[in-house]
Amino acid sequence: MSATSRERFQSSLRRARKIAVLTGAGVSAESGIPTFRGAGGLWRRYQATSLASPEAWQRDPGLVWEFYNHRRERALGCRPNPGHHALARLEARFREAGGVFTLITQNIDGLHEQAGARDLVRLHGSLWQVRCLSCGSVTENRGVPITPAFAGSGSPDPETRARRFTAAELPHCSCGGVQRPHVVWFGEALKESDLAAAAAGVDGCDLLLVVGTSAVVYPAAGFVPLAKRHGALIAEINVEPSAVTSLCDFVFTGGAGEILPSLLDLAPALAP
Ligand code: BV8
Ligand code: ZN
Repeated sequence: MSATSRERFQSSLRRARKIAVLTGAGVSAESGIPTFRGAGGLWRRYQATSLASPEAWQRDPGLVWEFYNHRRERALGCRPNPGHHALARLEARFREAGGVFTLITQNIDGLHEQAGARDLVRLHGSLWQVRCLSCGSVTENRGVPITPAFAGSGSPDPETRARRFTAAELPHCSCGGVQRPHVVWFGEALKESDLAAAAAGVDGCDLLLVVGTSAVVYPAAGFVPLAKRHGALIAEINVEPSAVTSLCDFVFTGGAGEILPSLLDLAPALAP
């Protein structure tokens, strides 16, 4: 990280009046949550992306719930890392200085919320919410296992003998309907209001930070070229190049938890 690019970035950050941040699984990697495209992208013999789909749910809802139950169990003990906290501090400081700050995340782990992020757009839903297939109600659910039938299930070991779950063993709504994870699966549309909030956050932003994403999933990744078209400066924080690195004005290579605390620490405070 050459001193000049760091100083150029920090003076852009000080001058910025509107900032947007797009995060992906990499921002939670140092909290112990596996990313999709790393080794963690595999569960048993399945690519995570193949289980995060309506087709997988149609085929075997019990297997999909085993996958999500495993991720909930794993995420339960995870805490925000210094990268999440640095972003939450920047948001608070920016807001105090009268700036506009939007954090757009592809993650469903809830760690940005735990770190105190306020103006958060969760493009892909939440690991901690379930949605009823009958009445559509969305409820918080932090139960691990998701139902007693899933106790001890979900091992990622490819040798694990698959078991079928009956419909009765799946989580149910008070209306009697079966509940699914309240996340956006591949092939499912994102909520219009979330897309609109993200677009509003990127529209006219001076600076877009792109943190810990391979930027291959759309429409989320599309916010990077959109910001570029609107004249924003783009800064990427990642351990390796991504699909949008070529669009970036600043590229800081390393872990988000390592880099963000000092990179975003704007003492003295932001220009009023
Ligand atoms: C839709 C929730 C249409 C579930 C997820 C063009 C336009 C529109 C759609 C498409 C399109 N092209 C293709 C599509 C279809 C598809 C898509 O994008 N496919 C890709 C694979 C090509 N998109 C969709 O299906 C979307 N829906 O478009 O619907 C529609 C419209 C109307 C009506 C009907 C349909 C829905 C996409 C959402 C899918 N759901 N998550 C769940 O989590 O279980 S996506 C999921 O994967 C994540 O949320 C995330 O978005 C993505 C993973 O990406 P990353 O977060 O980037 O993670 P990854 O592992 O890839 O990378 C980690 C990065 O971190 C790496 O770069 C690594 O280097 C870095 N890193 C690692 N450690 C660190 C680090 N960085 C910093 N510090 C570290 N320590
Ligand atoms: Zn219901």
